[in-house]
Amino acid sequence: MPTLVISDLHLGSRAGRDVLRRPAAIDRLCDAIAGADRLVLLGDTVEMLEGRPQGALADAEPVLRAMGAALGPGRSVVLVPGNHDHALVRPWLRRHAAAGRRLGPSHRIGISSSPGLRAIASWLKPARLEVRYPGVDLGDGIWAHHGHYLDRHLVRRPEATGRATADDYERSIGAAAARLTGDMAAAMPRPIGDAFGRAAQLAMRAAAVSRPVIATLPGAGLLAPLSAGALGYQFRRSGLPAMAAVTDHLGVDAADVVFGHVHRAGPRDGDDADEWERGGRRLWNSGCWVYEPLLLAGTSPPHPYWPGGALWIDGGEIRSVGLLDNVAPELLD
Ligand SMILES: [Mn+2]
Repeated sequence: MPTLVISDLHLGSRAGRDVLRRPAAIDRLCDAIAGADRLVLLGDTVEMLEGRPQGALADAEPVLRAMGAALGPGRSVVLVPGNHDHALVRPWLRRHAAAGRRLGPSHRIGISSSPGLRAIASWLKPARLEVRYPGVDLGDGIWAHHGHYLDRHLVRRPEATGRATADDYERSIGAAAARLTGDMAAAMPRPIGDAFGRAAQLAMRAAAVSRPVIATLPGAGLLAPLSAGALGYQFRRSGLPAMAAVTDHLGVDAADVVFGHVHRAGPRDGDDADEWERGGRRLWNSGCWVYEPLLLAGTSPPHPYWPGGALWIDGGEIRSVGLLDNVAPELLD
């Protein structure tokens, strides 16, 4: 049963960085989906943290309808919410906690538990929707989670040494910057992450999304050239160990562990496969579907932050691919 895993679509993002609202991108994704029996949407599918959750859901509707049609009847979508679409599972989480129950590594969430989930399920028809949180067992020893639990280790370092349960991780949500760029900046070297956050904030405030304007922002010029080396270094130094730590703390027994959230796809050609193996398990990241000009302007794919990252899983084998690597950048920016 071939499974396609994608994450960090951020559908409805105000700055329009969500490439799946562009025809070239959704067409490529639908081509890939047609060859999958199961599609996993591993978090931050809808951008609900920018203060317009209903507008973001409305923006997501045509994209989700296209995905459901490409999958067709008898196939399934597994939705695993992350931090930007956490609102979808919040009513369920509140009831679960109020009943005095603890959160484990994976629960099946009722589709009728929130209006957002009900809407998403109807748009994805004729495909079947299953919702899991905080992670999902994909079979063949593969466990997947959006990756917002990483922030506890990446942002709030002093606490990273102690044991943490899923409920502890839930209490930490919101510690990291709430903006879309906060997820990416969390796994960047501090000075670059800070410059990136500041430039992104200015770009947002000015609604400046065009390349010439972005090039004039303080700190923007240094980001794209640095990204390949410096970002990779920090990801190896803290991102990968954090992925291993979350898995350990939750007591997940899996040979392969899949995350999204930090928008950094891999392992890709050129990555050291040994570094993506921690404690006897292989780590993976599904990448993102966001075009971030601060990182990507002037670069070209293959690039670990290029939108269109995905993981193909078939017979227990996992493969990292870039589904938009052959799309002209001007169709994505
Ligand atoms: Mn996220």
